[in-house]
Amino acid sequence: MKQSKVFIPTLREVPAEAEALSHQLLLKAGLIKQNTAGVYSYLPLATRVIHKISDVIREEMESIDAVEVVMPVLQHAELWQESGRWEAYGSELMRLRDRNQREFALGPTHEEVVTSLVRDELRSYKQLPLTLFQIQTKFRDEKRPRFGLLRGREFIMKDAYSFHADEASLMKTYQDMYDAYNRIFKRVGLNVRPVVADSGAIGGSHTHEFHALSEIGEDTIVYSEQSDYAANIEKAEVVYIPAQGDKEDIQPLEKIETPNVKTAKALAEYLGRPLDQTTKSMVLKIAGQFVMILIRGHHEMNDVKLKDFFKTDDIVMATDDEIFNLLGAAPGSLGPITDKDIKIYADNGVQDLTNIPVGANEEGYHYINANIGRDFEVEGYGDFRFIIEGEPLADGSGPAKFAEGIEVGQVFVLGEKYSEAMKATILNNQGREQNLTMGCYGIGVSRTLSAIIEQHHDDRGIIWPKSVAPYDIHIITVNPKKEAQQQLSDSLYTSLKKQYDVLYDERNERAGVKFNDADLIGLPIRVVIGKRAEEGIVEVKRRDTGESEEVAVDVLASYIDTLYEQL
Ligand code: 9G3
Repeated sequence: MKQSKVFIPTLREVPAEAEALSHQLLLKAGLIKQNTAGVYSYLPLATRVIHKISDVIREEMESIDAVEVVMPVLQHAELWQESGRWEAYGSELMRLRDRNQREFALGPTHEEVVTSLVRDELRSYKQLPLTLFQIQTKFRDEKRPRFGLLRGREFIMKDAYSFHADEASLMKTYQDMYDAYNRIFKRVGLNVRPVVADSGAIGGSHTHEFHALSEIGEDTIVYSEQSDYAANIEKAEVVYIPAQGDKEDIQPLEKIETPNVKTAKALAEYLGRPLDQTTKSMVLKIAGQFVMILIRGHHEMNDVKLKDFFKTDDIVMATDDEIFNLLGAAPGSLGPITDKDIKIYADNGVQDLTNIPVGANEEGYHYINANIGRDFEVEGYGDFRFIIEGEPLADGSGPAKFAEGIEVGQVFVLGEKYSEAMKATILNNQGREQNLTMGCYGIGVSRTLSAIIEQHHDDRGIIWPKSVAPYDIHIITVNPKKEAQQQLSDSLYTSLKKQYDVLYDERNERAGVKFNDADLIGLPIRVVIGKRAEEGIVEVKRRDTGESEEVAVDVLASYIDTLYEQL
């Protein structure tokens, strides 16, 4: 393609709003244009990359018998009311009304749609297993869209759904998808780690996430250097090791004045006591019940672990008003010593503490020397906190290591969650009616594009892996006004484009501009036609290593074939 015809609005300056490097490069190299917050146009180069990533996904999906469909983006509210999710999802679900005022959602995912699609068609176990996938635009009204395509409000996802008569069949497809994901990410040049993403439910994990390692990643991955253990930090189990050594003698409970002491840190300083010898009290509403959670002052509460422990997603922080009405004090003076009707749960680490300073549930007052069993009861202990780097890992393989990751894929065992809610049943091999068993599997296609840039760039621009590069070869004419250069360029373009995708920069721009743009755009191989055109000599340059070689045009094609294989 002649570059003067392709729409590639490269920029000289880095746009101020772009914090992530991939976001900067997407804008500078003219791959995307923002339409509004979190909503982008994919320009020609990005469009070609999206197609190449999608084609790799299609090949690998077909290799495991997944078949492609296109489901509606417009999803009527009744479907989501059937699954019970219409109320569950708040403002993140983009909603609209049609001309008759009927309510719809713009699809953030397609469990409801795909289950309603198959429940009318699948009647017998003989038709199973069935795996459908699509590659399509999704809508999620992110509160803080940022980092370009990494967190958009409209994005491209491959989402697949599998249907089974039993768990064994589901686990086979789950494994096939897991393996296909590893092949896909390898083929598109992404260094990805599969990560356990649920609490390792009995019988192995039923959710894995695939993370592209990158410091811009919003997820923290906890991993082992001695085993293949890797978990999202939300799920990384904390091994409770009871504190060794002798404990302090139990002291009598005492109420003291603590003016303006509102945090564990301030309390520790006020009392001259180490932060890890204090506790924080949080009041949560768990499935409508108020509960107080105690954790040690130097730990952070992990709400995903609370959801696992209390087996509900319905967990929110109590509001200040609710807290005041319940305990008669505001956050900052809260503690477990109360005659009010509230259950106290504590992180495992709290068991190690004696003579604990705690809020007195009275503005400006704390107790010191509170002791479990004497001054307050703990209903139950659990793992309610985030693991800290260096702490021992649950698999005993060594200390926890942290890395940042961009979640580019996830595979889920859904079980009967949607088929139950939406009455998607089949006759099993005993002629009995039963719910379908389901799995679902996603890849963030537009997010993968950004992650590839995060992992493949230098200070001059993008370095596309050849498998997804928008074009294979960049032909640059240094000075199109020179007859020899013009002619040689045209003939090389005509011959090379028979075998490769070629971007031909024949623009009337200064050479420096062309070379800067070529570095930004980052095609794998560059052929420069310059002064030595009369001698039939051109320069071939690799974008990844920067190595270049002067090559005679009569051996150019075979030189490029060999070079391309080596990339
Ligand atoms: C919503 C909104 C946002 C959501 C969801 C629903 C995430 C939602 C989870 C999934 C699970 C899998 C199939 C492909 C792979 C991921 N964000 N999820 O269900 F209404 Cl607003 O999407 N779905």
